[in-house]
Amino acid sequence: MEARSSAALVAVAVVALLVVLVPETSRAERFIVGDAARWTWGYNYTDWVIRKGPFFQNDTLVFMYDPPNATVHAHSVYLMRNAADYQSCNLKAAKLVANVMQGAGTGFEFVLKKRKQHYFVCGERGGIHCTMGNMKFVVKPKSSACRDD
Ligand SMILES: [Cu+2]
Repeated sequence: MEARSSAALVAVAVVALLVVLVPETSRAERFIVGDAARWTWGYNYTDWVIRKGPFFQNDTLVFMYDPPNATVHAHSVYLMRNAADYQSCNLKAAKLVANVMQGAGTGFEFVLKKRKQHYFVCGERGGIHCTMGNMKFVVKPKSSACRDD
């Protein structure tokens, strides 16, 4: 009897907790970078960001690209340290976040945890995918408290 009532109490507490937590977490959104084009040479990701934005803290970006093979370019995901490196596609100080294999299957997920500028680029061919292939975009997520949907 004692055990049963405390189990019931726990169940009530869990439900109450879910009611509080779920609306909060379900507000974060998930975006396939480039939508049907995915993460590829020549797509305009800056336009994509303008169409899809604004982005909020804890939204997820999913980078989807095939692993290297005979017919497909290899791609990757790097974060540039600053705007100057981003503009010039200078990868010297860039941080690798997803290698050429990690875009396979369901893709590579990047959660926008920080409210800072994220300078995403493809790092393949010494930056040529960034300079010539347009594989670059900037996202600065807004505070999740600002989401008004
Ligand atoms: Cu690439």
